[in-house]
Amino acid sequence: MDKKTIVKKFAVYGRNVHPQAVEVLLKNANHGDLDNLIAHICKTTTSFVISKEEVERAITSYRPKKSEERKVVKKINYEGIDVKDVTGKSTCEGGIEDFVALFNSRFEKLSLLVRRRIGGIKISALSRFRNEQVEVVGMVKDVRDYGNFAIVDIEDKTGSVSVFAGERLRDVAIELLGDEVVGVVGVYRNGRIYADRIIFPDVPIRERVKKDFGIVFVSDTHFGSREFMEREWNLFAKWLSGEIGSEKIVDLASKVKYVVIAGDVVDGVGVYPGQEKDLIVTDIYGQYELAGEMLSKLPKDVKIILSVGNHDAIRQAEPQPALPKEIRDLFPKNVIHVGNPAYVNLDGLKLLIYHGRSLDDVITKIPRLSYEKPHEAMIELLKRRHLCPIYGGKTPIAPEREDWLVIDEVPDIFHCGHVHTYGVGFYRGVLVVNSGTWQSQTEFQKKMNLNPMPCNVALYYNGEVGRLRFCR
Ligand code: D5M
Ligand code: FE
Ligand code: ZN
Repeated sequence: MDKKTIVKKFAVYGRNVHPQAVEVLLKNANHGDLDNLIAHICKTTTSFVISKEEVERAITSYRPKKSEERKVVKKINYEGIDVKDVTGKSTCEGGIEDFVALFNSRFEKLSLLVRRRIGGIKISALSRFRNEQVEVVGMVKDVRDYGNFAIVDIEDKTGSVSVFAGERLRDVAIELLGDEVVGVVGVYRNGRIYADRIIFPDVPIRERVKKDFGIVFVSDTHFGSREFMEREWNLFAKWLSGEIGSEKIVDLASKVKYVVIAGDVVDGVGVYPGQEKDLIVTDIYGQYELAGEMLSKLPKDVKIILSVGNHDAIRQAEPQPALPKEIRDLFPKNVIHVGNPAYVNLDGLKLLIYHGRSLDDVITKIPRLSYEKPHEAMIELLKRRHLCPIYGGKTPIAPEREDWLVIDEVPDIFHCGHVHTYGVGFYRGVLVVNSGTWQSQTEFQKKMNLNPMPCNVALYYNGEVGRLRFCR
């Protein structure tokens, strides 16, 4: 194993390691057992950059495990399933130019979408107008609420302008999230636009897409957590295998061709303070082995599309690539690994998977939204054609040169998880699904007043969607 690989292995745990510490590892460790040793080091240390001394201490306290315990399964390629995600295409180095490029890309993509709905002139050209109707497209920079009206500042590459949203538009204006791109139609007077309409990029109205195969939506399995509901998961696996349920339900199970998992596959290690006591498997590889085992209980002829979330062993900043090879190898052959977000084409049905971290920010910002109806927050993302319209909230974003979080293509199905609550709906013909979780309430969530809705499954078939519940 070389130095770079070792550094990468630490990165899987979200940790950095000092070059001298890497030297010590290379000199003193049994190379066949390095993975387990690295897991041990990450478990027993807390510093941001792991030092040489910490590695030396960890080596002394380490008791080797038998490495043959780990099942390694070779992955095969699935032809016929197109996936679009950031895996292998990340450009970001984190420089200031990268952020400028990211915002330019966001503005370009979103303003093109708005311009499909209205024309629009450059903001710098507004001064030529007086008491006349104008249309502009700009990125929202600031929103000020004055009770019965609001003022919104918008900006394009040529300048910025204040938009007056009177009584009728005030409620729309105060739901603007910042850094989204909208169109404004109104009268330009005294250096301001008095708005008649605020136009979102939105999705066009369309028919629901009907396909005569089933898709099951699952999220936030949190394998490795003490609160993972294994008994209920086993019932789910039995239903999907045709072993339990009424005739009608068993018949539906036989139609299922795909299972889609929207991230937080495992509970992870060191994700929040005091997490150790909530874990039944404290080693990250062990957690993914368990994940592989749990997914092996599902029928082998069903393809499992597996995305990642903020508890998974991959970089936190979005867009997230698919899991690294050494982890992918722990899954059964019918698992197709994708990043977050990912567009996946399932026999002509366009699916957009996004873990949904930005939903926390959106639900906090817009008071009429709630965790009880997560699909309503997802609809706000579709309307804005962006998966994370609030920059600088709780969702870390990687400065890729292209903004991968713009919803470039309108999906037939939009699937999220993360908030641990279940909700489905249709928006302009798009099926919007949040599939909840398989983790019951943790102590931490209890303290945060989060009430999960575990063990629900959304089932798509022929343009319709239903809910199956595997717990009382
Ligand atoms: O997130 C599950 C849910 O819990 C999601 O709605 C976010 C919320 N959550 C998680 N951590 C926190 C903190 N620290 N404060 C407030 N809310 C939180 P998951 O990604 O499964 O942890
Ligand atoms: Fe989660
Ligand atoms: Zn999450």
